[in-house]
Amino acid sequence: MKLIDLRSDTVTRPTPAMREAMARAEVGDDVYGEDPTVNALQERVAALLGKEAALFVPSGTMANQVALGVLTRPGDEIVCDSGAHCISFESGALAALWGVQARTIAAERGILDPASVEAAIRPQGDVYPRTRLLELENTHNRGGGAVYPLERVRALGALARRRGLHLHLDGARLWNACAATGVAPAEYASEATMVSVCLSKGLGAPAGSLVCGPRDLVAEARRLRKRLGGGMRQAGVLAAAGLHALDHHLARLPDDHANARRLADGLAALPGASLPFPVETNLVFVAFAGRSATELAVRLAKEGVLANPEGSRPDLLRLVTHLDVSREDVDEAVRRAARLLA
Ligand code: TLP
Repeated sequence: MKLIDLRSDTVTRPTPAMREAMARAEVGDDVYGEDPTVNALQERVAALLGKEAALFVPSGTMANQVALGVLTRPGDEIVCDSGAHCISFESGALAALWGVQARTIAAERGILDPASVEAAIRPQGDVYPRTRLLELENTHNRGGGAVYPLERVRALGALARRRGLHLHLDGARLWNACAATGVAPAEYASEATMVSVCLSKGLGAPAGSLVCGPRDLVAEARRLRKRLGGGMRQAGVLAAAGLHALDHHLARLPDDHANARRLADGLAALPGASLPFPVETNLVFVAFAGRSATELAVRLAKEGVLANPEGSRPDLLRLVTHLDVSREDVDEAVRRAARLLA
């Protein structure tokens, strides 16, 4: 029985062509700044995002955290959605590494609105934490892959500027937001002081993220990367996978989105199913009345379909489409789920 792994878009294996590109990569010691392939990737991604510079780091978590570390000081507060990845799934890094706290807003599908953000900004005064930064996530993971409308990002950017806040964009799946809307990555990033993007989610590379922004802040990010042990040596083999992914996998993201919609339609027709969110990108959230997501995930795994309980509700499952999941796999996953729920 073929295993259909829908736990995340992080589970993809490098394709033979990607492995070929990795094997051929020219490398050097990136801690000395001498890896030509890393340098090429950094330049390419900085240009794509319309920023002066970019830094290659091992993971999306490190990309977010070095950006947050650069932009805040201990005792500061950031404003973000209550389900934001940087406070929900990064092992408490914001507090543990930087001594920073979060003021969270329970936003519909994780998409913040200017009025709630404005209300969350602290007044000035010795007793208050200093509100330093606004954090956005696009697409929003816990929001079910929700996409920020560009106009909303612009309004939030204008607010951040007016109130003297930095803006950090967690763009782990920014590529998906761009594929869904036709908005260019640089347009989405234009309001952000710093932006992180991942190569190891929808793009199918085995590892690697970039944190982008002004040259002086990226230099500081480089220092924090080293402090966290993320300075890699001949990292060009990984950067080559990223360059290959940008060349060959960016354009196919709409296939993942179409597969996600097909999966959602198939699951929605099963007994007791409900979808809390419309499917905008490659994430599908589904609940089955009276069933625990943890128990369902175990039973689905026995049928060769892997899905994760989403975690925010006991009945919610998250399924993710990606490079290694075909339209036929999606149909087969629905058939297996139907057998189990019959
Ligand atoms: N998200 C993972 C899990 O951590 C939940 C997933 O399977 O979706 N920002 C966003 C919006 C993310 O979704 C993720 C990964 C990251 C950052 C962190 O990236 P990594 O896993 O490379 O540290």
